[in-house]
Amino acid sequence: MSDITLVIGNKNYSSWSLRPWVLLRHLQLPFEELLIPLSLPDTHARIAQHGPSGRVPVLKHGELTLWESIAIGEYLCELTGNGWPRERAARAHARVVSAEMHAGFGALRAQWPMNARATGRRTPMTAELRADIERIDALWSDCRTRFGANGSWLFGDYSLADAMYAPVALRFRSYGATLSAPAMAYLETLLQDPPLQQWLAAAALEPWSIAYSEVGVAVS
Ligand SMILES: N[C@@H](CCC(=O)N[C@@H](CS)C(=O)NCC(=O)O)C(=O)O
Repeated sequence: MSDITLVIGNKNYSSWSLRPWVLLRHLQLPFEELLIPLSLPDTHARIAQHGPSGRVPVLKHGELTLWESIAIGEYLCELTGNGWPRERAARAHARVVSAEMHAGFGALRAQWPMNARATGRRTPMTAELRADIERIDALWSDCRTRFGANGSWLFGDYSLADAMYAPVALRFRSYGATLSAPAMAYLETLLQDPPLQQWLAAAALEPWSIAYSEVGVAVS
């Protein structure tokens, strides 16, 4: 039994939960998973038993209780000595783009909610959504060009930055983002990632549906 527990929400909908989950898998840290379905009458009370913010993910390690996905990611990198680029400038840039994801892209998050099971959906394109998609395309392409030569991830080897953008890949897949060739290649890397595929397989089996996250019309 592991002394690390990750409290998460639905795998189909909880984008913030996916980030530390996929990072834990890449760092090869054994952990227990506790899934609390979101948007049910007892959700808030159940989450409150584990962390003070009323939100998931929550990471418990011994006496420590951590929340906020990016802080959990930082802790896991520190614990293992892996998960950030070794070179200082690359590491600084990886922190920048991870923080940008954690703090930003509000239009993308609101208009294209993560819905892992959904494919072939379309929503109206807004200026704000287009700007977020274009910014992420530029950011991914820039990281791949400047730092990614030694592998297929943003900074070559897998890092917390890749975990931060994993839910974006699912959104792009669900709603059909138009991307440049370098960004499209990186999107494929994210989507083919074996831990992400395992998350998707589990999401497909979940019985819950959350109406406000079911957006878009199906296209053939
Ligand atoms: N800034 C937080 C955001 C966490 C968050 O919003 N989590 C959502 C699920 S993805 C949540 O717990 N919602 C509570 C609820 O729906 O009751 C983080 O980075 O961890």
